[in-house]
Amino acid sequence: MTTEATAAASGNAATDRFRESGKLAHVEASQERVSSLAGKLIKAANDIVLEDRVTYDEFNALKAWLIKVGEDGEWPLFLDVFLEHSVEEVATSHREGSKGTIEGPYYVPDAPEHRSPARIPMRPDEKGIPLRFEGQVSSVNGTPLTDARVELWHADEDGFYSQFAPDIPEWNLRGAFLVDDEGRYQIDTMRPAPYQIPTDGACGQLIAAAGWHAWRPAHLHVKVSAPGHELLTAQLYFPGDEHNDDDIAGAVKPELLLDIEETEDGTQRTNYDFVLDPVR
Ligand code: MBD
Ligand code: FE
Repeated sequence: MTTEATAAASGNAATDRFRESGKLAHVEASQERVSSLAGKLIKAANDIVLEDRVTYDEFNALKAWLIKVGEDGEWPLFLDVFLEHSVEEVATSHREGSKGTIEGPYYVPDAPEHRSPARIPMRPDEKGIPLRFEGQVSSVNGTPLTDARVELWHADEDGFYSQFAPDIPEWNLRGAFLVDDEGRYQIDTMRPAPYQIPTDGACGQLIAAAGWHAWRPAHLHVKVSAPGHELLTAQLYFPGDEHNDDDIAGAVKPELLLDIEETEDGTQRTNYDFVLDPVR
């Protein structure tokens, strides 16, 4: 039996993942900071009500929608799509190495480790164009980082992520890859498809009501790490994708576009080098 992929199922899986992620372990905020940020947010909302003369019907529609975001487990999706890009910009503005971008709601830590060169775990009949993804990891001073790790996760040809959609093996298209003694990685995978955020949940309802589209360009997610260096979280995009210029999540940067080489056997290759900032 196959189960339908639903917004609420993937949303609730993302919500559970977030709760278990440990990201809240060191959260501390002073009373001054909470008062300032919450005060500004509330003032901004009140300013909109007054400027745009928001009605009771609109106020009630907002309440119902906010309740549904929670019921569908879509707070991680909503916040990662509409706000994380600005948070990431602030967090990484000091960096000299590779550009990063948002993590999104579908990362799972502790993926099985493989030594490069390797093939990412995939189904025997995994659909798509085979893609060899390779490159080198170095520090900003040019030294190759021979103890780096490249974590890779991405959607399948149908736009679904393992552990968030039904009937996909647990670690499908997810893995952690140890670089070789020159800091190089080589991973064989399948090119992912453009991704449409779930249309049947609260986020989809907002997007439809506003007449927006729900697409993200096809992307590879990575986390690149090495001892003594800042963790790089990024996504890489494919040239020519029609959504590179209007990503619903606002997470595309020109530095994150891959250069794709077609080989004679119909497979594709791409080289992307990562430069990590040392921890200062
Ligand atoms: C994704 O695959 C994604 O990367 C983001 C940021 C939001 C929703 C789905
Ligand atoms: Fe994604």
